[in-house]
Amino acid sequence: MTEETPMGLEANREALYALMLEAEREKALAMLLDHARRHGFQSAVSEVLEPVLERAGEAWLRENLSLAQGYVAGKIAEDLLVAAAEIGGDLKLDVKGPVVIGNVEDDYHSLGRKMVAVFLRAAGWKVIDLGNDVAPSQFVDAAVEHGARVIGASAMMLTTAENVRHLRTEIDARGMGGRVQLAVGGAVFKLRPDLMQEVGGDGTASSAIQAPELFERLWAQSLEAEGA
Ligand code: B12
Repeated sequence: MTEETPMGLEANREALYALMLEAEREKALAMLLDHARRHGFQSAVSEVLEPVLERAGEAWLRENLSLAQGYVAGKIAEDLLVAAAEIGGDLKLDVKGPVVIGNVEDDYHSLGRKMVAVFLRAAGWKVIDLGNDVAPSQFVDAAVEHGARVIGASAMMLTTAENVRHLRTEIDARGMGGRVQLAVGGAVFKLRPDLMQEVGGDGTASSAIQAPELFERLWAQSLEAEGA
């Protein structure tokens, strides 16, 4: 496998970012696959895709990225994961975790949660996605069954965000607080920053692009809590 020069890598990242902004999904995938053919999928993800997603995440925080562009970024990451799974190769999938995610009880806003799953998987996390309308006991049962240290609960509305309290209660009632960390997110948490603490979350992120960083932090907190 030939070495990529730093200049070549930088040019690839610039090109991918531009394709992302222009919603050129097929061209972006072709570019990443070309890189993967020459340098491996691991390099395509860690040296090209991830830095571009980080840049997109920063742009998102500064509100320089639209929802549509964020969505395209997620789709490009998903396309690469699908291609890597089909073609095989050196990509290290499912090397972190597992983690459990789902929309809380009565919440059917699946789009945000699906994007969170894609970005976590692209960062190497094994994700158990329980879907919509997940009861507190289902979340915790799945965490126990799979040995997950982080549960990610998505809630889009104020009414359904209130259901996160029941999930907090369930985790604590089973004596799993600290070992199982509770990540929360969704539109309403962006509108009301205090809500995360009010409903008993351990952390939140305002977009799927920031979710891998949050899950890393919460996973480390879980290990610390267990060691303490
Ligand atoms: C699309 C949509 C729907 C679709 C959902 C389709 C689907 N399959 O997802 C449909 C039509 C089904 C729907 C239904 C309803 N909706 Co609606 N919906 C929306 C809308 C327009 C966009 C939501 C969305 O998909 N955003 C795009 C995604 C990518 O962004 P996101 O959800 O914020 O997720 C990102 C982050 O928040 C974060 N994130 C998300 N989850 C998590 C989890 C973790 C752990 C982390 C770390 C991060 C994270 O990452 C994501 C990606 O970056 C919003 C308006 C808005 N501006 O949000 C209203 C909105 C959420 N809906 C609303 C309402 C009221 C309803 C209904 C009650 C309408 C009705 N009368 O029937 C129903 C309720 C359904 C239910 N019980 O869940 C209200 C909620 C009001 C409130 N604040 O309480 C909103 C805000 C609209 C409004 N202004 O009134 N809705």
